[in-house]
Formats: sequence, C-alpha cells, structure tokens
Amino acid sequence: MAASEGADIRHDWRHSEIEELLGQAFNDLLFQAQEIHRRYFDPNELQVCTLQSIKTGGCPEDCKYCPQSIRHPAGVESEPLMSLEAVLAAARRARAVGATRFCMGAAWRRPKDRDLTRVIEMVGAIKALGMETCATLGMLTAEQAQRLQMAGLDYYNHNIDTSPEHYPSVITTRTYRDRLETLAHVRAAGIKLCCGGIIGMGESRADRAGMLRTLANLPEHPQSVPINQLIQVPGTPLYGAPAVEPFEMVRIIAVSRILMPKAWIRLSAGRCEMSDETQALCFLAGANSIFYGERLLTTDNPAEQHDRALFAKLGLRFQVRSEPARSACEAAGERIRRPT
Ligand code: SAM
Ligand code: DTB
Ligand code: SF4
Repeated sequence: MAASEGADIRHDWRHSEIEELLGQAFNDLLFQAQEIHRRYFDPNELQVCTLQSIKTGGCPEDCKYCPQSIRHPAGVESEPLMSLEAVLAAARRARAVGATRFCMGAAWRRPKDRDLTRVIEMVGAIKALGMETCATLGMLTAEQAQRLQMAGLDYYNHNIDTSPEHYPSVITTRTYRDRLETLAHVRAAGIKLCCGGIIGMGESRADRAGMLRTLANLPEHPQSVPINQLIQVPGTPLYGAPAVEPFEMVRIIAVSRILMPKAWIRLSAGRCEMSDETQALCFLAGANSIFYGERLLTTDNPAEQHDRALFAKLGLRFQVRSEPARSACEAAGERIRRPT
C-alpha cells in the first residue's frame, strides 16, 4: 500500500475475499458499499459523460459481444473517421446538456499514427471547450500513449472485459496480456485510466470476481470503472446469452465500489434494459457516473428526458462542471440544461 493511501485502498485482494463480498447478504453489502461511497463522494452527485462514435464499424477484431466487428452480421454500416468539425459540433451539444466528459470511441484494433494525429487535434479542440476528454481507440504503443498525454487527453478507456479465464472464449484476436500492456503504457504516460468490463457474457460468478480482482489489483486503481451490461445485438455471437439478474448487477457495482473506493464507477451500457428501480439500486450501491444522451456507440441509451425525470425523482444532481468549463460555456453564450 502506498504511504498516502488509506486502509480502504488495497491492491492485494484475494479471489475468495471478493467472492465472499459478492455473496454476502444484500443489505449488508449495500450498507458497506454506501458507507465507503460516502467517505469519498457526494452520494447525490452523478458524473455525466457523453459518448461519440468517431469511427464506426469494420473492425477486424472478433469480440463476440460487439456489433462493430466485420466478422459478425450485425448490420452496422462502416463509416470513416469523422471530421474535426463534426466531432466538435457533437461535443458542443453534449456540453450544452450538461456533460462534463466527452468520450470518443473508434472501432480500431489499434490506431494508425496518421489517424492518431487527427484524434489529437480533436482532443485539443474539445479541451478548449472546457470539457474532460476520453478516448477509446484500441491497443496503444508506449509512444502513442505519450502523444495522447502531450495532447492533454484526460482519460483513456481500455477494458479488460472479463476474467483472464473467460477471456479466450470471448475474444481470440488479442490476448489479456495485450490489454494489460496497453493499460501499462497509458499509466506510464500519466493518462488517467478508464477500465472495466461487461457482465452477461455467459461468465460465472467466479469470473466476475476474477475480473474485479484484476481491476482492483492493478498497480493503481483505474480512476474510472465502466461496468457494462451486455447489450445483446442480433447477429453477434453472444446474442441470446443468459440475461443478467438485476440484483447481481447491483452486487457487482457494490463490490466495485468497495474494492475501488475513489474510482468513478460508471453504470455504463445496458441502462435501456434496466428498470428505473434497478438503476436506483445501482446508484445506492455506489455507481456515480453514467453515459447521458440517446446513443452509445451503435446502440440506444435512455432518452435524455427519461433520465432527467429519473434523476429528479431520486434527487441526483449532475456533477458541477469545472470553473474553466463554466467560463468557456459563458463565452460561447450557451446555457447548460440541468435535470429538473
Ligand atoms: N475498439 C476499441 C476497443 O475495443 O478497445 C474501442 C471501442 S469498444 C466498442 C469499447 C468497449 O465497449 C469494449 O471494450 C466493450 O467493453 C464495450 N462494448 C462493446 N460492445 C458492447 C456491447 N454489445 N455491450 C456492452 N458493452 C459493449
Ligand atoms: C465502455 O466501457 N462502454 C462504452 C465505452 N466504454 C466506449 C461502449 C458501450 C458500447 C455499447 C455497444 C454499442 O453502442 O455499440
Ligand atoms: Fe473492434 Fe472494439 Fe468492437 Fe472489439 S470491441 S470488435 S476491438 S470495436
């Protein structure tokens, strides 16, 4: 444990401890998660991120969950890398509705250096709007991670997706080790890490514990942890996988919060398939970040109006944006719509 870290922050979790946490009485688990959550965060504040697919479809990888792989007949049209102007327009719209982080996703195995140059221009322009930036572009070399850091990228998203044991039955075109290597390059470059996984790919509870253990035992906890519920897209090999039990999703969020107390835990893909009550339990369990806006990359996310009504019912506020962001918005004459 680093000298400055409290007793809550550990990197030596044993598999059995995590399975025990996952399996304890629901009320005890939620109480423990909520206690830790309140030590580090305002429990009524949500971080709001908006996702933009800047390069869609045609991906050579074989991730069995993903509609953007060329190997699966999921009907996603391939589109080239978006122009800087179009990405900026999307970021402005996201800022106007209250998003503080703009995340750009590209369906690449790894970016070509000339494509990275274009993404770097986008990062600079979005930062000038006063928003946090995040990108998910596939595997990176150490040099590419450094270039992104120099451009001022705040977060890099690269998920481990599942446990080391379950991984080969989901993806064969790159290894778990490849993923960990990219995470190491991102960390070494000093970019904050956004790293999580997907629940509902036919994995066991032991696999879920294994995924959370990998995340929690990284040399540093990811600053942001997206927990996705599989969105089952017709044509992908995982279409028809057994559905995730809602209470299991809540348990996974609670254990993520306990294991990584200071991380933003994002209730990520899959909210359209969840009831408002399940989402409320996830927020109680320590989820404090969401994707806001009607699209994820190629699939639907809840309508903004629906989300605003839900957050109002729960008394959840959007995270207050930073001072530079506020000034940038005022300079642009934009008003920020808050949940009512
Ligand atoms: N191509 C890059 C990569 O894989 O690193 C970036 C984009 S990829 C779509 C980003 C993440 O989205 C994946 O790692 C996966 O965790 C998540 N994802 C993709 N399809 C999903 C689905 N159908 N349901 C839930 N999450 C999904
Ligand atoms: C993450 O963990 N989830 C987001 C983001 N990182 C890039 C992606 C979810 C994608 C859901 C399927 C789709 O819309 O294509
Ligand atoms: Fe490609 Fe990323 Fe989809 Fe895998 S998850 S097929 S790497 S876009």
